[in-house]
Amino acid sequence: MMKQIMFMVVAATVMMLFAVTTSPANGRDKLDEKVKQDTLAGVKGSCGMCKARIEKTAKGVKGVRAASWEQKSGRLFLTLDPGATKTIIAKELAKVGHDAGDEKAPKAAYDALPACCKYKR
Ligand SMILES: [Cu+2]
Repeated sequence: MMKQIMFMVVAATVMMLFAVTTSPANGRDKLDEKVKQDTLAGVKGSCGMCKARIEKTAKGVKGVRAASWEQKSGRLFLTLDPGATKTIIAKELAKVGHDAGDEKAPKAAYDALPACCKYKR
C-alpha cells in the first residue's frame, strides 16, 4: 500500500514537472518580458564574505530577483523587476561598506568591514 502511494506521488510530480517545462507561452512569460538583466560595474570587494554580503544586500532590495557578483571583474549581474534600478542597489551596497559604481562607501561603513574584506580604495 505504502509503495503504491509513493509511486503515485512520484508519478504525479514527474507529470507536473513535465507539464510546467513543456507548456507553451502563457501569462507568466508575459510577465517575464518585463524582467530585465543589468550589470552594475565597479563593485569592490576582496573575498567570499564580500560576495555573500554583496549578493545578500542586492537581493534585499525590492524587485531584485537575482544577483551574482564576480570578484575578478567587480561586476554584479542582476535580474530586476521593473522599478528596481542599479542605482538603488549601489546605494545599499555603499551603506554596508562596498564602493559600487558611482556610490562610495562612507568611511565608517568601510572601516566596519572585517579585515579580510578591506579592498583597496
Ligand atoms: Cu570580504
